[in-house]
Amino acid sequence: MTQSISTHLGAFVRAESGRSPQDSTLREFWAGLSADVMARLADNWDATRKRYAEGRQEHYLSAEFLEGRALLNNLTNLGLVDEATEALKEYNLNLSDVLEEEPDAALGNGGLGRLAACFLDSCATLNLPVTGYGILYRYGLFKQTFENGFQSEHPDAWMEEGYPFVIRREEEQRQVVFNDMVVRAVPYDMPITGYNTKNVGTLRLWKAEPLEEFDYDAFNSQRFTDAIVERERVMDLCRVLYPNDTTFEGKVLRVRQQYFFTSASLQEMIANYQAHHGEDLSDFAKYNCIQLNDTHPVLAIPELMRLLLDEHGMTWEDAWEIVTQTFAYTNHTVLAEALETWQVSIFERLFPRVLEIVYEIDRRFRLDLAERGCDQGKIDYMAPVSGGMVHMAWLACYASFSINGVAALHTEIIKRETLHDWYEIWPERFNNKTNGVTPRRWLNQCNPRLSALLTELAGSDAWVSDLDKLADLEHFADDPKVLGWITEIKDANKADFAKWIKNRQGVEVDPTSVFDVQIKRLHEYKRQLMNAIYILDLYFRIKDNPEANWPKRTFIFGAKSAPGYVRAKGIIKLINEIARLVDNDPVVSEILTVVFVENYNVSPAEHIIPAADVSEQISTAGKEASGTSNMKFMMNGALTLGTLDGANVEILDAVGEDNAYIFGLKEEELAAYRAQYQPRQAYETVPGLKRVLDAFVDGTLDDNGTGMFHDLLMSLLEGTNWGDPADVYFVLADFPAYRETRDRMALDYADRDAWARKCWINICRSGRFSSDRTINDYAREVWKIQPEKI
Ligand code: 7GP
Repeated sequence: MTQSISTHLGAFVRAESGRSPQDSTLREFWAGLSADVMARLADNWDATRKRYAEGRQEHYLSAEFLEGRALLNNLTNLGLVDEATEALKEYNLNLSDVLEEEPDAALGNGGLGRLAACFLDSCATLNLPVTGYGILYRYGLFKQTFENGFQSEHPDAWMEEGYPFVIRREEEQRQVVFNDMVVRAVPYDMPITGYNTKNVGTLRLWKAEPLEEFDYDAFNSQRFTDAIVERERVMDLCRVLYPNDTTFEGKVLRVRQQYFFTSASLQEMIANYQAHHGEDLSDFAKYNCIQLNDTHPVLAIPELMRLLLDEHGMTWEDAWEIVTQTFAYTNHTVLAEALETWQVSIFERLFPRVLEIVYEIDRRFRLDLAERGCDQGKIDYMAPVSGGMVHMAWLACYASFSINGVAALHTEIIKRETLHDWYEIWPERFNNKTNGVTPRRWLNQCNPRLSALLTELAGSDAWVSDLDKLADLEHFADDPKVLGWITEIKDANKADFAKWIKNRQGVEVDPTSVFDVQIKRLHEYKRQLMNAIYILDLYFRIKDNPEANWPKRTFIFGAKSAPGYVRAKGIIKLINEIARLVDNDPVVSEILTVVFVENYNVSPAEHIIPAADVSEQISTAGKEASGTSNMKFMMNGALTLGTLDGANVEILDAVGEDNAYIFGLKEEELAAYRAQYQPRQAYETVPGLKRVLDAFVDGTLDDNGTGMFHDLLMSLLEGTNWGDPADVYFVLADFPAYRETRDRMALDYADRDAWARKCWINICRSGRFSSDRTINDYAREVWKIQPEKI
């Protein structure tokens, strides 16, 4: 189909709305335009799928894919943005208004899920034979509202009104067998377009459905509820994405979800292998590699064993050989509470045969380690099954040929601590793959002004799929004209943000103020609390001395808390109360504004990041595995205010100390610091700190009688009776350095040329944080796959 969009748009919209375009809604225009896009990529998509099925492939198994919106991404990749804009003009419509109609596909919690989405984008752009496999959740990550400053959660029925970017493939369904139910796994495929290529990759999302629609006899005999009970039990399987980030919910349903999508995916891989390479599965690992995105898909290990042993008659040794050449495992966090362990009894109940296999893996593991001379204590600690629990990370480490962390520092920490015992025995399995983000969505698409400048200065848009090319533009850092443009672009983006947030939440922000942003899941280790303490301290300092020359600042937050994470919810309420305090003060509100963006998600991030001046990356050193928003900010010319944690270390390495603001305790200093650390002493002696912390509980701020703010204060000053020390995350310890650095940063902003120069250097040196670089490293070093251009 080569005709222009305007030729067909009316017909596609009519098909969606059943009426004339003049009478159709914006939403129907979105659906019609999306249908047109799907029609355009259908043939290439099909050709790509067929091509990839023939050769060696990589399968990316992930419980989460945080895709966000698809239409603009696809229009951009297909080079159709201008045509779509023109076509809509004929109906007096704006493309951006139509785009805002699209729901976010929020099938992920945060970093891990968004990384998976960036990876698929890069694989498509690089023509790599990679397919993503996950779950078609009916409800994505909950919708967040603030009720009197408290987070409240609501279901996100993202595809209830129809979603044009997934295609149901009835004919490719599988069956997944549990002890207590048999379900159909029906694949829904989402096309993943790449930039400047015809290849179209696939994200395959499995949906659970009952074998029978419903019990017809029961229905006929008026037992209406009975007729649908079984059906609903099956549908429960895919109903919700678990709203936890790093921690997990120990629920049978979660294990069921994990087994469901891994089993269906493996059955498909085996069927595809046999269709192309014959019945004998000996060469399975030659044609297939599976990346496990954290431990959520680790059940694929015993499940592949089961399929090879029970369904395909292999011996244990042959099957194990294949398994251990197939799997690679990525670890995304060092937080102990995120290392999944499941009660043996859950496996017993859901899939006893898989449990039997896990026990056999465990038995052989113990023999293997004994032969290596390990003592019993170590064997018991490392064994896949111990204390009545199955340890998913241990299982992953034992069966995988590759184990990686997601930033250099993180990989060192898992080698030294989290997975140290495995590293000692199998050092060759360990490798680092520093995360990256796709420059298509996170620069080219979300920041059209900056992208146009880059393309103009570079003489082409080749940087969009080869971000290292931006390095060639660094010399413009000495061109005052270019520095002026950079400032103009940032200011225009900030004005756009101001309009967007006014429209969305009714908040007024001043685009001439410094935009200082922290957007990420709410977690104590990420230290949004330290950010809040700074703002409250600044509030008091301004009250003390209103006449001083205070730079104007806008503090922007976006964060969801896990629904059951009470302390994180307390921090949200605290920030909202500080926002209110500031806003109600006639003097301070002239200088400061605090905005908490409600329902933070991928598409709000696309509005926020291009407008940011300061990127808050302030986690306790050693706790943030990598971070990826730090990379998005850098690419868009925001300067990092950060600790030496995760990928911040590598950002600093790329830009140098003059172009980033780094503060705080280093990871290697924390243990010694802890030995003598007395948070109460910081509270008493650090100027201003007592005043701020007292304000949590003295009536300055109101937690509506919940005791939340008192709990926050106690978390900083007093240890818990379950053994946590006071101020686990060193908030008060790092506060003085944070305050000094952040104050200095705000003053530096006044010299807009010097600031723009730093921004430019950040942009030009962001090449290594493109997910294309990350994916090329995985493809070459782990997956051993080659581009397959159609
Ligand atoms: C996150 C890490 O917290 C973040 O530092 C990293 O950039 C991101 O993964 C991608 O690697 N972890 C999660 O989102 C998560 O849920 C629990 O981890 C398994």
